[in-house]
Amino acid sequence: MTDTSPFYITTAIAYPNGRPHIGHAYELIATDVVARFERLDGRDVFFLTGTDEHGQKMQQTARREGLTPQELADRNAAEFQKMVKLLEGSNDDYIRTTEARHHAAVKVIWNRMSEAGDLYKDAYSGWYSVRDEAYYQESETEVRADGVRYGPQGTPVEWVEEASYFFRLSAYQDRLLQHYEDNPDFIGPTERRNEVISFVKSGLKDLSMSRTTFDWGIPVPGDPAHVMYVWVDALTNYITATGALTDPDGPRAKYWPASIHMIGKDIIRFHAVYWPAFLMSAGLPLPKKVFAHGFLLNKGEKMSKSLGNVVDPVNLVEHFGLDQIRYFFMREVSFGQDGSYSEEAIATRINSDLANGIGNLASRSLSMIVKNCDGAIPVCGPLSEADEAMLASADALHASTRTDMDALAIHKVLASIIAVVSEADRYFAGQEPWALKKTDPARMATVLYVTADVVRQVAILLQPFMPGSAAKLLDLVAVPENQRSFAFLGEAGRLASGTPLEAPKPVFPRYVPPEV
Ligand code: ME8
Repeated sequence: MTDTSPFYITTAIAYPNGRPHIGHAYELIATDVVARFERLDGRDVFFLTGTDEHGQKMQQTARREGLTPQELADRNAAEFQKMVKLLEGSNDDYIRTTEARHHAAVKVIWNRMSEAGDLYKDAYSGWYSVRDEAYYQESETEVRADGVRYGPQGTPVEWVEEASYFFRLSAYQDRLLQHYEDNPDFIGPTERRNEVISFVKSGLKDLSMSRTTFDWGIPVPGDPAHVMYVWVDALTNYITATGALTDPDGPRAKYWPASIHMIGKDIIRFHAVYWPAFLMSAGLPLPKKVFAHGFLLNKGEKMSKSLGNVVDPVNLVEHFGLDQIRYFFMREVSFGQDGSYSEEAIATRINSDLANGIGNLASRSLSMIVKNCDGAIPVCGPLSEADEAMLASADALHASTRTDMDALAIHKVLASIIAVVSEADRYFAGQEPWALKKTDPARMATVLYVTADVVRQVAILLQPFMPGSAAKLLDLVAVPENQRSFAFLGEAGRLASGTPLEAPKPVFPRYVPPEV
């Protein structure tokens, strides 16, 4: 039975203190792939992305650039929106935390935590990283040779002392640990789950929830000298967009709780410790899963402005092509682990998997059909053992990719699709349809039919990864628009003999490096 229940997936909302970089693009692509996969598999999907526009980092950057924080947010949010469009993100909404709807939702959640007795006023003194917008224990920091004190993510920390509201995080330690135990899939991958559990077991201190030394944030209800700590505001974006707090009878309220929060590994603590504690306090259901992907490294090195290797996703897409980039990152990186990329690695994938792999299989088999089968999908005769085995491998992909996608092993989904393409290459070469043309044309027709149906199924499954190219492949085998969802995988959607085909146009050109 097809599962048609609501499926809500989010990306982290990026700080628009600069232009989007490849890490942002990677997260958007991965989340978009999952959203598209679930939609094609019948789920009622809501996919959200956006920008995290408040906080000290935004205020400081704006000051340095001679802008107001709102002007900086407007300028860069437009860049993020452009990136999402360029990457063909299929998000259903884009949230900016400076929007009125978000202010309204944040006030509701704050008041609920306050009514639960979990907020109290005191004074904070301790270390703060503006780059991470995070408080750290002294034991998590170190003074390096340059005399500067750094936090655990390698960003400088500064001493902060100010009046602040606190959240009774310490009171949630046991409930959080119980939740992790009762819901083993709540945090993924396993390394991150273990990291969170040991952090929580080591003891939780109450969390400073408001700042009084700057004003770029959402004012605390009834105490406007305080602005909320940016993470309180930021995390709430996920629920704002559903309207569950402000419009509980509205059309999107059904999407809360989220199915998956997709984030990077550096922000797991906020999502798997603070956020569930806030929700427990506010009496709201918890997201079903928080999954942390790894970091992208440029030729094995961390990207940083000082190393000058911060790659602009726009350039990468313009150089290699959008679907090629989407494919590369999803195929090359074990999802959940760090991944390295280089122009050479991208070129190799494009040529081996796309041009020589799926592209070549489609063009060889379909051009033979157009030439030798009256330009139409041929009649499929009785199936040999080899034909049956080939179709069985293609038909098995729906279930196996479903299982891998449930585990967010996105790279495995692609690996098994490509394995079927390789199998089809061997099948095609072994059956020698070009030799059958003279000796047994009916048998040739069957081999071509089977191969074309493998192309069809592979193309249906590639849609989440390469929407444009997969659509072109499906056009080549003349699959009607309304037969491209996963419901038509396997026998249900077999190609109809007699459907006219046009001579195949190349979908995946070889990558040839520009002359230098
Ligand atoms: O953390 N590789 O925003 P952000 C892969 N506003 N992913 C990367 C990356 C890299 N090199 N660099 C960053 C924030 N990311 C907060 C989130 S959510 C309520 C608030 C990922 O702009 C990073 O892990 O610093 C995060 O998931 C996302 O990009 C946005 O990072």
